[in-house]
Amino acid sequence: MSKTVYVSLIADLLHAGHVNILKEASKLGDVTVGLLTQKATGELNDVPYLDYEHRKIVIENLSFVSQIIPQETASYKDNLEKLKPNYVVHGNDWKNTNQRKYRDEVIEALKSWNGELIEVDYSNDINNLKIKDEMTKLGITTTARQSRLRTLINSGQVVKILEVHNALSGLIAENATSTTSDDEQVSFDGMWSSSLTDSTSKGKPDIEAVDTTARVNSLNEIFEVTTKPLIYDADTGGKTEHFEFTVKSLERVGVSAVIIEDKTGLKKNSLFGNDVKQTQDSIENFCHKIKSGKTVQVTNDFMIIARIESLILEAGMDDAIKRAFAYVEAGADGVMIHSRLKDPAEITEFVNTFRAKDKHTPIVVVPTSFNSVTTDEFKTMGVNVVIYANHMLRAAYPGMMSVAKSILQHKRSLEAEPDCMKIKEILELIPGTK
Ligand code: SPV
Ligand code: MG
Repeated sequence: MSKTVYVSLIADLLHAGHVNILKEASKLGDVTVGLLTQKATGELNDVPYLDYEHRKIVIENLSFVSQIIPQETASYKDNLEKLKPNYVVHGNDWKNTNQRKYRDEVIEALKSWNGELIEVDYSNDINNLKIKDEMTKLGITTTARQSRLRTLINSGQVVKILEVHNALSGLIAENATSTTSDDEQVSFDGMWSSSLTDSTSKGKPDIEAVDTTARVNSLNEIFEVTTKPLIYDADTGGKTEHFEFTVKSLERVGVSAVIIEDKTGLKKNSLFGNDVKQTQDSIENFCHKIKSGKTVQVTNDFMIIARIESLILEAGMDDAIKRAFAYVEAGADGVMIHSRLKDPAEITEFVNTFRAKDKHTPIVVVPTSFNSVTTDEFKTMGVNVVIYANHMLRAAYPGMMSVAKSILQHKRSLEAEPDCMKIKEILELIPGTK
């Protein structure tokens, strides 16, 4: 009887490295590919562009592969215990990444039936990260950018969104990466066009004074140099008749989601709470606005997310929950619950109560005040999207102000130099400057 071999793949961007692994695996026996489902890739924070069925079509036509089965989790354990293969074949690149724990599990599982892990030299010239980098340089179509947010949410990972207020901050959301304490490579999944920072960067108050045309111009500049999806803060959405036009404009440029808040009259920033006069809309009016927006949207992917201001305006948890269900009933594709308390208790209570009845509607949070909560904790809670809503602008301003003051104080820029990016760095920051 021929031996059995298990290879786990995402196979979004199939390249020579994958083919080499499958070729080596097929020399050992009959190859079963455990193709990671969208949920499983979400656990790895590596959400593919192609869905499961499309990835499967490509793999099942490779002569090295005998059968394909879904791998439902990032861990191989369930599939390995079912198949008890003689070999597991993997690229040797996973030893020093956050996949190390899955490698350890594989080695442990194989011991029970004397299976063997074979690690194939993984090409350094061609790998997913490099190919993704190259693809980013090519840009993205409007529809691919737009649908990406839903794909990310459906993967089950917490979607991390960073505020952007111009093309340069867009580049930071696009390119910033870091490694966490558990060796996970992380980057932002998308961008937030904040009414607060878009207004502030234009020197205007956050009272819906910057019109939609000016805001969409900013989006166009950001979209010219980025590929990630964007969520747009449309304040109250304005009058229902005007909101319908906003939805169409946003869809046309490739925005993935709009968030509207259930306030009415002259809007003030939520972080003021009841320190300023703010009025909450009636449930009936707001539901009508949501329904009208959903009726005029052209694509299936565009999302209208309803933002609940009950906790901000101290109208109580019951009101927040009642509104959330009413807005979902009216067609909202998600709810955003806002709070300006440092303690996340009311957010946790809202999420628990909502999730007890509704397991799937995406929940969005903006943890400007309750900033001690990590993305892992939000995931455990049942939150889907976390928006860091103003940090790029807030980080930039003190730096600029302190350099401006230093130049005045010292009558020259010498002392300010260490606080500035090097001239060489700025000349090299944007490709094509040379
Ligand atoms: C914004 O970023 O403009 C928001 C979030 O609406 S908040 O400022 O917290 O209200
Ligand atoms: Mg706002």
